[in-house]
Amino acid sequence: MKKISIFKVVSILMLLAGIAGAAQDKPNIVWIFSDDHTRQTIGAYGGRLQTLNPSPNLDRLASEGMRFDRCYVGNSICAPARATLLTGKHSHLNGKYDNRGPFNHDQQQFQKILQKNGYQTVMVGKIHLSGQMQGFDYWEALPGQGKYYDPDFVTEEGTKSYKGYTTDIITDKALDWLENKRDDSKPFMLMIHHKAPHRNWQPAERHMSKYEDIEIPEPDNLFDDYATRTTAAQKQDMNIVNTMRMDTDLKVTEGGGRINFNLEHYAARNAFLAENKLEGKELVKWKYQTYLKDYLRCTWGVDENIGRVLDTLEEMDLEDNTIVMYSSDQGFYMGEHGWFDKRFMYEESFSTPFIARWPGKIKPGSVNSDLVQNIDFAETFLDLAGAPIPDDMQGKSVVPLLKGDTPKDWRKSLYYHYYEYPAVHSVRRHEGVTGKRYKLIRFYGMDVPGGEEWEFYDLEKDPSEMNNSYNNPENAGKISEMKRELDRLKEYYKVDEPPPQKSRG
Ligand code: SGN
Ligand code: CA
Repeated sequence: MKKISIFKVVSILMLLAGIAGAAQDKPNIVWIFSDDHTRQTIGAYGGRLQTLNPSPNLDRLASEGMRFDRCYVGNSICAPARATLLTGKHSHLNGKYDNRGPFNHDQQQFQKILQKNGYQTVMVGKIHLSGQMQGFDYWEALPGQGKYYDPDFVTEEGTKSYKGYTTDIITDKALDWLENKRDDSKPFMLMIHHKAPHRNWQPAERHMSKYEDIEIPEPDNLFDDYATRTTAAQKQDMNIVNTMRMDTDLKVTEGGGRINFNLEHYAARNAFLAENKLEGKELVKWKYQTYLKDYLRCTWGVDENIGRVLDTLEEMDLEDNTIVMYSSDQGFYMGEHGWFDKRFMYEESFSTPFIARWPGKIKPGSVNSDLVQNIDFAETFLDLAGAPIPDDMQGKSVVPLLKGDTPKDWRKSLYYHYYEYPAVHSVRRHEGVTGKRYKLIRFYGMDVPGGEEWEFYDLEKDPSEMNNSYNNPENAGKISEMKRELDRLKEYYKVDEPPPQKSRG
């Protein structure tokens, strides 16, 4: 028989005594956000890795809630995505164009508004915006990228150090707040922000040998030759063949470098490589396998900890009145196009997972394919809380979508703009527009006459974006239409001239 928890008993007694009060009227929000967790590695999204069963708890969340299949970011990189999450604005309006510049914490952010409207607001984990957070009743943030093991946390009282694996510690802190520190007369917004599975993909000790004897399926375009593509795609520095490091990324001792992991766990790799002198494609295949296994071990840790959160909500009888949402700051390449990292407007990194469960409100196992973007999250939180939504936020609440009721005038296209160049991974600046079927990308500041290079894709015919058909005369009409749409979106979103490339760094 199922055990009845002390929380359940207390909440039943409170209900009987009529003191559960206002907290029950408004939903609690649990927002779980990871770093670089891409849809290709989530079972619920299907794809070539599904047979590995890589994410049972996220799959459970999706089967009890809604999976968004067309959720995208506005600028596929960490700190800007987080600034957009908090402000509901694209980078050019919240001022956080790339990972380097400062974030103005004094600006309007959704959590400040939630707080004024009676919500307790909490954020634990990676936020990647240096400085003191505002609008949170309680927060503890990893400094910068944070560490996988024995992390430090920045708090209002200064920096504190902890022993253990970061994904576990972030969850421990969130659950400790939920169980012991919350004021249960108020609804809450609890943000649980994982560092994993960010580069360099270091798993918990207990997951070090998961997937050891398994062959991970390769993407068809692992050996992409970029034949039809612009120089931007050809000349990036984020490929497995050259950019991925044997030492810090693949944890092979040879080559030295910044080694901050336990080498004992990686001894077999060293021994294997010493015995087998891999070269060319064989070496790339080995790197691919090793990279994916370490990444999937990290996401397994995230998934396991999501399970802890779901169990605790059930245990505390909070499940029914809590919407649980999962997303990531952006997607990532798992060897598609021969790459890792993100930044480009191609589907793998432009898209981001988004799954939401809200018992009684969201139909279990539902799938939404409307165009949704990370500018929508802040307004969604405010809408859920019944709080006012400021006019200058740029997204749209997805609450009607969650209820299976997409407005007739829902957007038909999305705007994208990536700015961090020159920088690590050498991805050129670009902007673009996508509809459900066609995508147009403009790389600018390029070393070609006129400084621009364009790409055009038909996602229905070419979902892996291997065939840039910008120069195909058959597409001329569609391309002019997309260019007009790009101009319209730039006006609608009040896009400024981008900051000069050279003054940033
Ligand atoms: C680090 C990583 C890069 C990554 C950036 C930004 N290198 O510099 O590969 O693109 O962070 O990532 S590492 O070897 O130091 O891990 S982001 O998620 O913060 O945008
Ligand atoms: Ca990231």
